[in-house]
Amino acid sequence: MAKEIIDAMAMKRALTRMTYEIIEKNKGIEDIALVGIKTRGIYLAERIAQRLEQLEDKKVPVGVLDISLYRDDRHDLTTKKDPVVKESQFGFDITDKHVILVDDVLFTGRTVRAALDAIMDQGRPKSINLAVLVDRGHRELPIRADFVGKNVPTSLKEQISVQVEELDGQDGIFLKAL
Ligand code: 3GP
Ligand code: 5GP
Ligand code: MG
Repeated sequence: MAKEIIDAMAMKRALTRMTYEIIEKNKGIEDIALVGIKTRGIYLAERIAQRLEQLEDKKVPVGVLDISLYRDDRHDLTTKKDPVVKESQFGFDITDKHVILVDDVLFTGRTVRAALDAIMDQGRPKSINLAVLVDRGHRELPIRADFVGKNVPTSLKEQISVQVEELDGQDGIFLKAL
């Protein structure tokens, strides 16, 4: 059974608020580059980039990271397997950029750790910030998000389903019991 916890309008508002927070924190969007993590993080990064461009009238580059968990059971926190970067595609030089890493859900923090390594392999960004649509808790590393759409306390027996129009035909965030 999936319960809708954030509807399409609320999700759009959360992304808009995050966009304003990014502009405010960076005092503009000079030297900002977004990097989306695999499927849904990429769509969210593209939407934030569109909003930034509309508000500040400047192009914002969007890079892509494909990171897989290689866990037998994604919810088994005793597993020793860590996420692995499969592909990184930036198409721009990240050196001296203020990079905003974007993902749909922040959970243990291991994906973000792998993403930080992959970004720093490409050059020396001026800073890296993290934007996530949902923080579901259960961190295993000292990692936190700078921009959060919604904090959703979860149990390990629950799963968050983030739906985006581009892939799923609708926007919305659902909480499911496993
Ligand atoms: P995404 O690629 O759009 O982020 O990891 C593959 C997909 O499975 C992800 O989609 C994510 O939404 C979904 N998913 C649901 N629960 C989990 C989880 O606990 N770990 C991971 N890595 N993905 C999960
Ligand atoms: P972490 O590495 O922080 O444990 O997990 C983060 C990655 O796994 C993100 O890319 C995220 O998409 C995915 N993830 C973890 N838990 C969930 C969840 O409950 N729902 C969804 N949709 N994705 C999750
Ligand atoms: Mg994801």
